[in-house]
Amino acid sequence: MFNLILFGPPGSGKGTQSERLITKYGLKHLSTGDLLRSEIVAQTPLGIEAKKIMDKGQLVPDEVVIGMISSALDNNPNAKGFLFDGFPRTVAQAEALDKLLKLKDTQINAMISLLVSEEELIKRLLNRGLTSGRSDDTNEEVIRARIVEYRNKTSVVADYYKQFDKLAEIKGEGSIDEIFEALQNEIEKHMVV
Ligand code: B4P
Repeated sequence: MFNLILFGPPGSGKGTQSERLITKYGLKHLSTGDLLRSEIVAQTPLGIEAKKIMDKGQLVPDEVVIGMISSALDNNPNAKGFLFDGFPRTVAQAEALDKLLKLKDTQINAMISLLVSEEELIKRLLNRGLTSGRSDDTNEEVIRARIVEYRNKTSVVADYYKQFDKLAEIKGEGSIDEIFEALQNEIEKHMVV
């Protein structure tokens, strides 16, 4: 199996690049943001609670997202690998993911982090907010709160993988094609041929 984490602040291009990477490498895409938004659309109790938190730009509690990822792993027993997008976002989530993968006799092969300036993140998210219908993209204050959550709780997750020599950083600014190319070059260094 090949298991990859695509990492970066909100608006760094994780969702955009994940779409291309899953097609190229045949990985199963697991985006906690997408899973939470499906719960919101279905108006489940989990979705209703999650929306309140997401609309403030805060992180949903660890146990909720860990539970969603655990079920998604169980529901895809034949996957040849997973692309984790937007997860893990805290060290507790990273530790839980390690345990879940270990139970399946597998592990994370690499984390690739997309580096993008704050000014560019805000520009991209406000721009997406014009068409996405996402309430967390339309208000600059909420976008800034998401970036602060990233700085305070999520950026340390990169150090967690760095200690195991699994972290690679690439520039997340430039055209979508250029970034996709850089991602492929990095992934292929980590893939066993
Ligand atoms: P996510 O759904 O993960 O969303 P995101 O971080 O905002 O977006 P992403 O980074 O994927 O967007 P992309 O750059 O592709 O999270 C939403 C919320 O859910 C969180 O705030 C949190 O509340 C909750 N949540 C999710 N996972 C959680 C977890 N594990 N724990 C706790 N809470 C969790 O796209 C941005 C825009 O940039 C797009 O419009 C795109 O077209 C554009 N773009 C992309 N690449 C570009 C480029 N190279 N140049 C110009 N524009 C580009």
